[in-house]
Amino acid sequence: MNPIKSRRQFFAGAAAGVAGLAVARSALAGLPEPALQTSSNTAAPVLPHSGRPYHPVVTLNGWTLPWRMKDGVKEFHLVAEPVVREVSPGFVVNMWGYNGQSPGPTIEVVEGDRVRLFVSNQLPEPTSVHWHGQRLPAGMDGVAGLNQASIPVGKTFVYEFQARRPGTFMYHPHADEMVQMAMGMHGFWVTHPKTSHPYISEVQRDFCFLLNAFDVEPGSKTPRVNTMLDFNIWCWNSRIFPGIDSLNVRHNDRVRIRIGNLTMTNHPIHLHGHEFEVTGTDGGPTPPLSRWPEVTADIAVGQMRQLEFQATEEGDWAIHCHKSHHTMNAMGHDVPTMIGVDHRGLIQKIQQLVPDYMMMGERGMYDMKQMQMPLPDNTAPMMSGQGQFGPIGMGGMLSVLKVRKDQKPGDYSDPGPYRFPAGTVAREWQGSTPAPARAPQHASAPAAASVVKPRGTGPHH
Ligand SMILES: [Cu+2]
Repeated sequence: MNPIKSRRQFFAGAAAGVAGLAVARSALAGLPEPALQTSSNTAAPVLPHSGRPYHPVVTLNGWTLPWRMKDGVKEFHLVAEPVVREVSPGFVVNMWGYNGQSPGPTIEVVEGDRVRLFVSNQLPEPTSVHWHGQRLPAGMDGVAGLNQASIPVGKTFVYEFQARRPGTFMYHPHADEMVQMAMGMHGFWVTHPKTSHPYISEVQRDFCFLLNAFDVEPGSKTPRVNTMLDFNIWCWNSRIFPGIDSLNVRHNDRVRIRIGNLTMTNHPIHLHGHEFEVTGTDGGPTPPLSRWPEVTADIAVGQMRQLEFQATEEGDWAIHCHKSHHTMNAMGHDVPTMIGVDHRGLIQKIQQLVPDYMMMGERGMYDMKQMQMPLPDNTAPMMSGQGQFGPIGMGGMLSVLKVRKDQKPGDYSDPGPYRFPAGTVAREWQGSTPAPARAPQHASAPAAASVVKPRGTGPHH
């Protein structure tokens, strides 16, 4: 091997591993150079280089947009453009997004900051950006036609306002939004408090992600944009399990998870092993006396929620949407239910006529995750996560909270599978299994015969 070439490759790899960012040359003099993200991995948190300090968030399978300080104003540059997003390993989708990815980068500022956002439109149609949840001058609210002219193709608009209240926000277009949101245009925004706030606790881990969904025909690469409800790719930050990174925390950390919903339906997000409280909504932090413990929070369309808890339980804990269809990928909804149907021999007969024919398993869907089903190229596997005990029968909106004693403060890297202490895992029972007691049945009077139908009254069917 050419040593110079391998050395160059080494440095290229090292740079990508450390920063994960490539800064594109800007032809637009006077604007901050737009940062571009080429990876769909979770980027390390970005500590502020200027302005007031804060504890940064970590965006699941995402990143935070760098800014520059100019005359006391934080300047950001978003580029609306077509992107190719890896939704799970080996499965890519043509989307529209910002700065190389869908969702766009997370914007982090501090309460009271003056913020200037340049938005360049490299889409094939006009767009705009609405700063969802912010208090700002009406002319900065981003509804094309109502608050501003839409941003023409090839043009750059500038938005400027003060981040007036701390909290969890989103951004997305308000111009042809059915198409642009269906194509993946949205991003997260976090405004940190400028001083200690009675309703905002200090946390050791602060995660954020958006709930989004796509309708991608198996074997194709571009979402159908007219779908209203029947989506088949249920994502967190345009990723599906097993492509969603785990949430890695240190034992006893206080953890905040910020979630925003930009799909067409609500998502009950369920955390295993811990109770949390909703410490913030779209409208800001909730007063502590208004909070109650729960393990599932329903997040309606357009809402944001902050879930907070103390990670007191070591282990690997699922966190997922509790709508079971949202933890499946690329399911055909027209598959007949075959549970309880004995079709032994039938498949072979059909396969003589239709060689690729497959049927839903008659003992549930479990068979299917072990079958090596031939799928069209570039299709999301229906369920393909692998756990230390075997296949995980879920996909879509699922991740794992990993709580470890030896996770270092500030270290967000994946500690690998949990090492269960001996004797703490559910196991096969080795003793005898007596038949369960049953209620006695009357031998001479079978249940069906004891039903007396009323005669001569009511309508006849
Ligand atoms: Cu859901």
